[in-house]
Amino acid sequence: MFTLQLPRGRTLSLARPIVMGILNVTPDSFSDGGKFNQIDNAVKQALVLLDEGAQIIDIGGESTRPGAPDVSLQDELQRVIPVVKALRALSDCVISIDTSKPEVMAQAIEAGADIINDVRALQEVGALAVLARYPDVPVCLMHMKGAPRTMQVAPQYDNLLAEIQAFLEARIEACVSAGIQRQRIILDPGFGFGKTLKHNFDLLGQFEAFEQQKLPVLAGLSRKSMFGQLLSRDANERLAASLAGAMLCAQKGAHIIRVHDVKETVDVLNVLHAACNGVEHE
Ligand code: 9MG
Repeated sequence: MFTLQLPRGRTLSLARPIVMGILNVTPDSFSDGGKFNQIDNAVKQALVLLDEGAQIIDIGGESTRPGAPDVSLQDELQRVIPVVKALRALSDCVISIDTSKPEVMAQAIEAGADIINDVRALQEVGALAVLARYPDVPVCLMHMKGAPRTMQVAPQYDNLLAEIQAFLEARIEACVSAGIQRQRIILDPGFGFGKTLKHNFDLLGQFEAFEQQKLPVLAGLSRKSMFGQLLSRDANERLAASLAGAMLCAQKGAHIIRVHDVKETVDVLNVLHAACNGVEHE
């Protein structure tokens, strides 16, 4: 059973799977792009996600969908930092920041963010050093093969699971060598990041393999193209598939489920919890 230490003496229990609500503040995000790109709207949406049962709000200013253009440091700071500040002024909720840029990490933490979610697993120059300066900030290390712009161009693996595990182990070691304690780390196999349809479903089928590291595991499948490809569904028609994926990952040991559709996912997790642990009232 895991408990994450957070800034200002707070903690986050992972005794049962929890939901991380996605708040994209990019003009181009793949499934909700353009709707929440102003500060007020973004904060309102964060409050809705919290009300629906999200225990973490993941704020991102860089779209990582396949083929997405790079975002400048200045643009990312301008998109993300005012939202972190405004949300922190209204709520003591757990704020995660989805970034790979060390300067965004540092400014977001100073503005009140609690967790760093890095799809590049702290590989950008200076990222390890920033995290080492903030000993009470957990970090999610995600596996990605390649870079967002090109990662879906014929990705290949000799052994999918072994390669993802080896990458994550190497990144854990890099963190520990840089002074980032192991107990601050969350792992994520990175559905959709440099993986074919077959890779993604092989990963989903074997998700329990990530329990082996004895660290919290995050699963992000919400509305992803693996469901679109499998079922021929547009991004706004992937709710049922995303819920099925969330349920499977939770059953197979995921601690944090990163989703757009918080209310529905919380319902699914509550049903799973009741089935596994019983209910308190008749
Ligand atoms: C930012 N982002 C988009 N997809 C993601 C995923 O699957 N995991 C994590 N940790 N972050 C993601």
